[in-house]
Amino acid sequence: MSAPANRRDFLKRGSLAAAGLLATAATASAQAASQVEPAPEHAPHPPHADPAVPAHIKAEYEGFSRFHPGRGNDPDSPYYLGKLVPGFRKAEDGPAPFVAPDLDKLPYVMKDGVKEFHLVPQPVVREFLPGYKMNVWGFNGSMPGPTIEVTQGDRIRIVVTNELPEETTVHWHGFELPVQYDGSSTMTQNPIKPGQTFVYEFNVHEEGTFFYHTHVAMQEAFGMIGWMIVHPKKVFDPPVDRDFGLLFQNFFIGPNQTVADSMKMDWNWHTINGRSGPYSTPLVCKHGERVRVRLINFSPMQHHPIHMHGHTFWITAHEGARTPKSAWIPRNTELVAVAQASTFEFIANNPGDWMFHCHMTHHMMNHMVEQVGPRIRHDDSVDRFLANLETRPPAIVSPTAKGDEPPGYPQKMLGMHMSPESMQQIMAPREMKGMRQGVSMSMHGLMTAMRVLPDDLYHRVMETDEDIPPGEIFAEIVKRFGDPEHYQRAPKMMTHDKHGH
Ligand SMILES: [Cu+2]
Repeated sequence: MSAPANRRDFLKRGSLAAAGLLATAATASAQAASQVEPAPEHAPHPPHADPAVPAHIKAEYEGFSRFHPGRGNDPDSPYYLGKLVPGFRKAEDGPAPFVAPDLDKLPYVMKDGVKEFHLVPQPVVREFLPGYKMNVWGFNGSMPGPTIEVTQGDRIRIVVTNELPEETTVHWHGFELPVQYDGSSTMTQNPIKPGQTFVYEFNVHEEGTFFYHTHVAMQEAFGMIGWMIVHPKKVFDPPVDRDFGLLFQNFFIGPNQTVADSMKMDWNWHTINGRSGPYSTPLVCKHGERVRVRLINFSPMQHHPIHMHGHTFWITAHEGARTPKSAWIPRNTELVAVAQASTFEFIANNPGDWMFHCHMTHHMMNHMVEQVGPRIRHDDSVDRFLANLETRPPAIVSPTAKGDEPPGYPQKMLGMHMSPESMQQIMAPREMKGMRQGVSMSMHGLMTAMRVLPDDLYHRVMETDEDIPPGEIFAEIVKRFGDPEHYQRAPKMMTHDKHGH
C-alpha cells in the first residue's frame, strides 16, 4: 500500500474511532457505571492526535503504527510491536551518534592507522547533585570516565598513565584481545605504579556495548569505569535514529562524608552516568523515531530492573554481541545484573515525558539518611539527630500528616528539599524545558525520563533558546494526544516550598 493511501485510510479510521468514542461516552453516562462497553476495533484515537505525516513517511506496518501506541495485528509479523520498523535515518548515513548524557567523549589521534587514546586513572570530584560534590575515582577528571567510541575493525592504542595514589590496571571488558593486554592485575601484567604509564594495543573485531574499568575490586566501588562503544562496520538493520547510553552505579557515602566507602555491603547513593536523579539529564527523541538505549550496570553488588513507561521495547543485544532477531524479546522492564550490558530498541510512538528508572525502591531515593538529618551539615554531627530516635513520636497513619513529614516516620515521604539555586541548576538543561512544574520531585536516584516529542515541540525544546514555561510542552502533548478536559496543571512553585503547599 502506498503511503498516501495509508494516510487517507488512517485519517478515515481516526474519525470513525473518534465518533465511536463519543457515542460510547454518551451511552456509558446513561447506563449503570458497572456496565462495560465493547472496545472499538482500533484503539480510540481522536483525529487531532494525527501528526502531520509527510507523504514520503511510511506510518503503518501491518497494523503497527509509528505514530500511535499499538501492538500490530499479528505477533508473528516482523513489524509486531515495531520490531523491524526502521528509523528515519538512512543506513548509508552511518550509525547514529552515541549519546551518554552528562559524559564527554575521549578524543583520539590517528597514528599510523591506529586510533590512539590517552586515559588517566585519577581521583576526581563528581557533583552527584547540585552541591553534593563527591570524592570518587575515575578517569581524565570524570566519573564515569570519558566515553571511548570506535568502529569494528579499528586498531586501537590506549596509553594509560596512573595518577592514582596506588597501583592499578585497566581491563577492556568483553574484548577478545591478546592476553597480555587484558589488564588483569598480576595475572596478565604488572600493576601500573603511581606515575607510571602502560600502553595497551589491540584490534577490535567485535561490535557492541563494552566498557573499560580498573581491575582492582575496591577501585571499582569508587567508580572506575567508562563506556566503550564499538559501532558495527555495517549499520544494523533496521537503522535507529538515536543511540543513548545509561550507566547505573551504587555508592556508599555516609552522612557528613564525601568519600565513597568500598567496604560497605549496602549502598545509599545512586548515579546514572555519574549523576543522581533529578540531576540526570533526560533522554529526548522525536515522535515516530526508532530509538536504541544501552544499559550498563556497574554497581558493586546489586542488580537493577530497569523499567521504561509508556512503551514496549525489544531487547536486541546483550553485552557480548547483537542478538539474532529470532531471539529478540519484547519487554518493558529489563533486569541488568552487575557488569552486564543490555540494549533495547523501540518505536517512540507514544508522545510524552515518560519515567525511565530502576524499580528497586531504595534505588529510587538518594542517600536515605533523612532520618539523621540533612545530608551534609557544616559544623554539626550526626549524633544529635540519632539521639532523636528514642524520643520520636509514635507512627501516626492519618491524612492530617503535615506536608511531607508524617509524624513518627523517620523518612520524608515526598519531595526533596533544595535551594532555589540548586533547583535552577537541575532545571537548566534544555532537555528539561517544558516538563511539568515539580517534575524533579519524582526523579530521585536511578530515575530519569524518556521524552517523546512531536517534531515542532522537539524543535522548541532542543533547537531554540525559547524560554518555555514549566508544564507548557507537557500540556500541549495532553492537548494533542490525551484528555485535556481532565488534565490538571501542577501547582505553581511546588518545588520551592519546604512544606509542599
Ligand atoms: Cu537498581
